Amino acid sequence: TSISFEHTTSASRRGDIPCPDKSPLLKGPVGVNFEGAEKNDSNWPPTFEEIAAAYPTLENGGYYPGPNDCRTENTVAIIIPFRDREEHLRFFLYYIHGILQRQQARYRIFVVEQDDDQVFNKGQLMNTGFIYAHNDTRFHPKCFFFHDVDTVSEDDRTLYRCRGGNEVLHLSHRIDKFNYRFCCGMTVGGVIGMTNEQFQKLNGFSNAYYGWGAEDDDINARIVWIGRFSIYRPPDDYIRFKMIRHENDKKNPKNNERVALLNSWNKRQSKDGLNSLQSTITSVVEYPTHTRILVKPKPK
Ligand code: UDH
Repeated sequence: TSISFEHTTSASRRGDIPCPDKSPLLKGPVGVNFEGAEKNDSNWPPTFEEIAAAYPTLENGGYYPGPNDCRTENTVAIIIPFRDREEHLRFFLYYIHGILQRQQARYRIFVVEQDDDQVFNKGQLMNTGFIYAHNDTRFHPKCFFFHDVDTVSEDDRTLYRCRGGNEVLHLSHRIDKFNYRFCCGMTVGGVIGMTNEQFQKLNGFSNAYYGWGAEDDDINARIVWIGRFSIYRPPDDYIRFKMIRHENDKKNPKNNERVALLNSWNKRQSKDGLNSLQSTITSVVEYPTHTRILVKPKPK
């Protein structure tokens, strides 16, 4: 008897023909609508069950193995720092799965949730999510998007596809909050795409920022001065992101040390990041719509 070890699902789904450079499934404007929630409409955003039902080809953990009829090289891990934003996450998942599937990506959604009541540490969550996603056994993502949960693309032509080489991709440079203008000393916050090689060269995010502010400016400095990368912001008019309005997070107060930390970013960079991460993963749950990684950052 011969035993075949071939993984039939993924093999047949991938197809033999490479996917076209421009997906024929793109629709353009997505019609992002957060309004129901603002009016306390209990049917909106959809529940996790409804989102799973809307995307029946998802595999466990919010993994999409790519389109049936062509083979895609665009392997994407979406990494979302998270705590106490359940409603935002439902909006986010509802839209992002449609966008990425129409872009013919092969992807998985990782929600990295801080599993304690201490001050939020976005950098440690990002680094933990990166390492976990990088070791994924189902697919080996080449491209990593670090993505705020409250920021949603309004057009599926805005491609979640890393630039690679010398260019880091900052996608969310036009958001409704700032009238879709690049402004106000904005650095690389919101949605940023890097290859595995690029992120490792930077030593990831700093782990040192507890609370709100400046961790984005820190990675911006790493991108420019350590990576010597340029930051590519696609110029197309359709690039637009909508942010969900919300109150300040109680457990993410403004970090009073943020300016001092940022001023000394260069001294810490080589020993503060992926190579010094001391967070603990307390559990990993694979939901139909996403993988939830529960993390305790290193206490301050
Ligand atoms: N996040 C959470 N929970 C929190 C805090 C942050 O999930 O309690 C995540 C979430 O993905 C969010 C991202 O981290 O989109 C960035 O959070 P942020 O607070 O830096 O940015 P945001 O634009 O809020 O969401 C701006 C509010 C300004 C607060 C001013 C300080 N008091």
